[in-house]
Amino acid sequence: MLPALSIGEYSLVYNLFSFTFAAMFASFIFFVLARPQVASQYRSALIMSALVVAVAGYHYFRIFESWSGAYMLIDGMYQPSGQPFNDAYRYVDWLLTVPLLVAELIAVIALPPKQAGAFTFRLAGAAALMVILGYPGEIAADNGTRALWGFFSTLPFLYIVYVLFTQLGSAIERQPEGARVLVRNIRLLLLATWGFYPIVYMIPFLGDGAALSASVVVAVQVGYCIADVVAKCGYGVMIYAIARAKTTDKELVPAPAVGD
Ligand SMILES: *C/C=C(C)/C=C/C=C(C)/C=C/C1=C(C)CCCC1(C)C
Repeated sequence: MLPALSIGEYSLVYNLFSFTFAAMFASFIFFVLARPQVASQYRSALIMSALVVAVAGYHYFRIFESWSGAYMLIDGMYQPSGQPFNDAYRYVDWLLTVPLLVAELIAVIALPPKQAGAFTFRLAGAAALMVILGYPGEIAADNGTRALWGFFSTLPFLYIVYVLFTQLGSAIERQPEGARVLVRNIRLLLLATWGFYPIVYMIPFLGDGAALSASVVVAVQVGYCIADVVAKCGYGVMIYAIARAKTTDKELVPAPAVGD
């Protein structure tokens, strides 16, 4: 059951959903228009960026509607209307966008196709598993269940970090010097933005055990909105910057390996 919210609390979430929707929409236009500015081998990375923000934009629109429907203004307070607030939109969104975000990273590095396929498969699979395992905890009413599924979900998350920083690391070392720095940075940005999600997920642990106080509900929605803008729009722009740098600076393009 949702808690009653003050006008300020309700509006903060309402306005942030609206802002996030706008950010996704604007990013979509940017990624579509920016495509011709990068060499053909990096265009798939920009197409994936555009898909990510399109899928997320649609879901934010639905989340926004669900939020408006879940509350009614009565005597200066927003009271639950009885219609549930649908948290599943967020997780369905992640299920589609999170594998695409790792695929973007692999695409912009431009590894040999066989290696790229293997990395994408492993990372996207683990990312999907992480989201699926997190969901039962997100909707749980008690913090014990939340902790348990959060723990299961952290295992594929750690696997992703492991693959990115060990196995992918050695593939990156074979990139030209300038490109290596860019790719290391984007990998750190991915880790930093993704690391924000489990922190938001843990906010209810700060509450009094009843998972859904007003401040907890507001903080979780605000946290996920900010994380989504940085991890999808900001990250996409950084992918674009790498693709652009690799397009204009020939030094950054790996020499084709013998036998490729
Ligand atoms: C655009 C959406 C993105 C990048 C979502 C990323 C989500 C995560 C990295 C979520 C991770 C979680 C854990 C590692 C444990 C607790 C449950 C999750 C699902 C919040």
